[in-house]
Amino acid sequence: MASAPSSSSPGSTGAAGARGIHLPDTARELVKILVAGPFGVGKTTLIDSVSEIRPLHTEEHLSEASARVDDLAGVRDKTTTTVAIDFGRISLGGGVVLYLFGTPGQERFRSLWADIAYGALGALVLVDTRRIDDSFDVLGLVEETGLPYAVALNTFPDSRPYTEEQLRRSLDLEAGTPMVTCDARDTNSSIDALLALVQHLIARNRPETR
Ligand SMILES: Nc1nc2c(ncn2[C@@H]2O[C@H](COP(=O)(O)OP(=O)(O)O)[C@@H](O)[C@H]2O)c(=O)[nH]1
Ligand SMILES: [Mg+2]
Repeated sequence: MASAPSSSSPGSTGAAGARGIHLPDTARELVKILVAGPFGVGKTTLIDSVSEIRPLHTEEHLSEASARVDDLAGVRDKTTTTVAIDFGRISLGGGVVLYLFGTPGQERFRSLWADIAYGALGALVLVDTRRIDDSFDVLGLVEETGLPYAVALNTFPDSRPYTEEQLRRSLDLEAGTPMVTCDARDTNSSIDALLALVQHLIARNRPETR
């Protein structure tokens, strides 16, 4: 399904507002993207906020047993957790269409990772700055898979104001890895985060950078 994005600019989005089913006639580059991150970081929210098709979610109510396994610190209101995938689609300008796969962040779903990551060209890794350590597993998986990625920092009301440098150091990011702030509840903000990733993928695919 997926192919590398062309060097055409993704430009503005076509479709976040108008929920349709059919792929636009202008679609030329179909790109599988992972939206990855720990439990409660905002993967489902981001896919909901941008998808032009009705998003597919597989959610399971948190049982008491899994509540003991899934760390609820900072996410006490949450009553469901993603056990398989979220799926959505967004058409960007320039004929680029992203297929978004929200991937489970919990270590115990690691065995699903290879299947979900198959064919993906990149990952948007969501990070909750209140619990940065929770993102290390996911970042490790993304890096093991060799996927290019961008980091989207989701700020919550009680997030501490770290500097960009502090966050880059904590996450051990390479200089070229994009890091943006994102409110997953906001469509434009979520699209901007995805565009940062797409632009990173395009830049990596330019012949002079190979
Ligand atoms: N303040 C804030 N809240 C968010 C953001 N993203 C998600 N949330 C909230 O965080 C909770 C968990 O989000 P969810 O998408 O279910 O997390 P997931 O487990 O990664 O799919 C929900 O109540 C969201 O409304 C964000 O960027 N900012
Ligand atoms: Mg979810």
